[in-house]
Amino acid sequence: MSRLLYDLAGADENIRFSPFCWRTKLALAHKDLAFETVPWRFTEKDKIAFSGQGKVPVLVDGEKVVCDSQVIAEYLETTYPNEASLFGEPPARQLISFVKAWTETALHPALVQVLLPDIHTLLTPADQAYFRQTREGYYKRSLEDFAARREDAVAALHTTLKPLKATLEKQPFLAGLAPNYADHIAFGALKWAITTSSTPLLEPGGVLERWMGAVLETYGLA
Ligand SMILES: N[C@@H](CCC(=O)N[C@@H](CS)C(=O)NCC(=O)O)C(=O)O
Repeated sequence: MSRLLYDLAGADENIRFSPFCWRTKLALAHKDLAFETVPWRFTEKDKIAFSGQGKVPVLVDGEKVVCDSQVIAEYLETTYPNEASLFGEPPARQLISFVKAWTETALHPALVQVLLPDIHTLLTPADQAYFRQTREGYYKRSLEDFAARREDAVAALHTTLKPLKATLEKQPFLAGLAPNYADHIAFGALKWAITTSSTPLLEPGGVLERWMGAVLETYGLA
């Protein structure tokens, strides 16, 4: 297999929870490109040192090494132009920038408030120490403090999700009748959430759960 994706994993290597890696996995599936994932932990910086940076996703496509989910998406779009477009035609492409900005500035921060302590429990001991140190340093709050305020954080998350739900109540996918990279971005965030949350966050059989199932089904991943 000449196409490898370094993919964030928990102590159990089947737990794959990075929102950015999920974007890339769906983008590869959208382009109908076969790949294998390499489970990677936060503290295994040496394993991806060849990429010149310390975060995943990292895609190795034959001789080519590409990192950062957005750069990977652009790379796939230009390298594999004959496969289905990830971004569609303008103005759809520009609207995806809005979905990315909303996901990263509203949805991800709302999810962080809920998920940080839950993620910590899923990691290897070495990653737990790293995760606590980096996240508590960044947010200037302890993981225990996040856990204590979880109920309020879940309520705030449901408010944040309203525009996504309202849109998907009216159309099957963010991109319309079939998913594109806008769906991949929002899906990645919710996949991160449902993979790591200690409590169910989505209404069973609700619009978001149905949409996530439909995205996976589109790519034969369900
Ligand atoms: N802008 C990057 C963000 C990638 C990123 O933050 N990845 C996280 C996993 S979700 C990571 O590898 N973090 C390593 C660390 O915290 O040391 C992208 O879009 O790919």
